[in-house]
Amino acid sequence: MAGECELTVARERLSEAASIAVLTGAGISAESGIPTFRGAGGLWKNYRPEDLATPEAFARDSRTVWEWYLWRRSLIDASGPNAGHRALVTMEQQHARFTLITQNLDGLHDRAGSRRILKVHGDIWQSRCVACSYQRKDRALEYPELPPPCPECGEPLRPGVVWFGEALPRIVWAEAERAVSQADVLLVVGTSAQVYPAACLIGMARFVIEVNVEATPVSSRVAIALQGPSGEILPALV
Ligand code: BJW
Ligand code: ZN
Repeated sequence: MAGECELTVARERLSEAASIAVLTGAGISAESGIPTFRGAGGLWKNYRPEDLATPEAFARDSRTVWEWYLWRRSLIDASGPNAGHRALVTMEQQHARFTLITQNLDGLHDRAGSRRILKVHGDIWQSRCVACSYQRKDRALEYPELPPPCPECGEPLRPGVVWFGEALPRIVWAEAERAVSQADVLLVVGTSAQVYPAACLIGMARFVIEVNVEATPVSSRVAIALQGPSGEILPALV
């Protein structure tokens, strides 16, 4: 667990910062009962990413891919934000220049009350057509048929998320890069920093504080690495 001294330095640095960016990953939702991807109990222990999180997997077997996302929607629906998500809401209220960038699809930052969220890997509560420009907010936990058909053109709808090999949403990504390069501090929470280009944001920042239960590939390079669960560390920082 992070020491009191490191926590104090991190708290001071954050309170003095005129501008803060935060990058979150699956670890911030772990204490809400949402499985992470990598590490103990991670989704990729039981599923192969290339079978579920690629456009090729969807083209091959859209039914299985949809079943996996509907299962994850039901887990998320039954959970809720934790103390880590809520601490970031407080941090946003305390700082006029604050940008929350998340790799998470789960919508728990929205449910906690964060106002401005850049979702670089999309949103599990969105669906869009593979063929036309149709998209919608989608709270469904099941559909009469899989894949659900587009109401405009009849082609399959897909989850509104970013799979491996796909480009990140262009404007959202540009805003994330700008926020990180202009921020006095980047707080990196609960990400293994192994997925690109999101992990590149860490290298663009002036001063990085990391919060994670484990060491990551960036831990030795950041200014302050706080080891421990985000549901305990983040409330101690605000
Ligand atoms: C806690 C905790 C607690 C636990 N408290 N902490 C450069 C080099 C190598 C490869 C590439 C590269 N550039 C691109 C690539 C390829 C690829 C990639 O990155 N591959 C690597 C894996 C090798 N990237 C892509 O394909 C990206 N697209 C792209 O580059 O497109 C190029 C292009 C340009 C123009 C046109 C066309 C194409 C897209 C990446 C999309 C990633 N999508 C996923 C799935 C989304 C859908 C879904 O969820 O189903 O996003 S993958 C998955 O990983 C998900 C996550 O957002 C992402 C990051 O994972 P995250 O959040 O870090 O979670 P974990 O599980 O890895 O880590 C959890 C952490 O929490 C751990 O560290 C724990 O210790 C910690 N933790 N409990 C605090 N209580
Ligand atoms: Zn359509």
